[in-house]
Amino acid sequence: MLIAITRGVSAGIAACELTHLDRQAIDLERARAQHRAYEEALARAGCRVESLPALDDLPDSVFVEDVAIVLDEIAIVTRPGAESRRPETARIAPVLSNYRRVTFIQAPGTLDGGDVLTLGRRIFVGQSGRSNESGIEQLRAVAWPYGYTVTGVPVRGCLHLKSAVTEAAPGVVLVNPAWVDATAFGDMRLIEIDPEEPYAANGLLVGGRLIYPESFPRTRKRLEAAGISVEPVDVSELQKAEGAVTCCSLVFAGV
Ligand code: CIR
Repeated sequence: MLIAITRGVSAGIAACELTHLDRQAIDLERARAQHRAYEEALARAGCRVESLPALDDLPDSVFVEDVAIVLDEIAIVTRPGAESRRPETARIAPVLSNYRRVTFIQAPGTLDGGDVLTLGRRIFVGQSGRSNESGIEQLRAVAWPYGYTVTGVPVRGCLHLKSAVTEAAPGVVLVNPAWVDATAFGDMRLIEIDPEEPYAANGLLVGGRLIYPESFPRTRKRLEAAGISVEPVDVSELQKAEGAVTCCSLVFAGV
């Protein structure tokens, strides 16, 4: 059984952090409807969805991926790079403690879950504006006893590593080579996004399905040509907050 933890869209999302995008009005009701449809896609992919209540004083709290990394053996609550997001961590830790032993990234470390791409026993971490060397080193110290390697990967021009690369199917990664050097994933089959869709590298592989934004038809064609069918979702309002599909859930094996 897969568990997917999600959190409702904050009434304060208009005040979200933005790094690479200009602020646009976000239609809260539409964002919430899209988020519910996303949760339904997770359920269809086989997840038991634990949908946490919205936190209206924490604008970015729908993006639960950033506040924790859940391995089979342990959960790591992060210390997000954006200070406004740090209070989100205290709201996720008790939830995760129902499933895993929980550890915490400590200052001066910063780490966003959006920078953490786990491929089997290999963990890649974006060296981004959000995750620093101390955060990466602390993750390494927690994960290596369980047999994981942790490798820092430079990213440029985007928020997180998973803005630039995600797993699209077993053994296959979807990558934007303008934002990350794909040689780090050299033993995987690489599919490049269509250059006209720079944000298209973020898909969520869950239960053998690729949950994927419907706003990237050109890259979707490339995926389908490679034999990967997608489960399209409309996340246009969440994209205005610089979010995508991985960032709205924490998916892990239940016990
Ligand atoms: C932020 O800047 O932190 C949010 N507005 C967006 C976070 C998106 N997270 C993700 O892709 N993992």
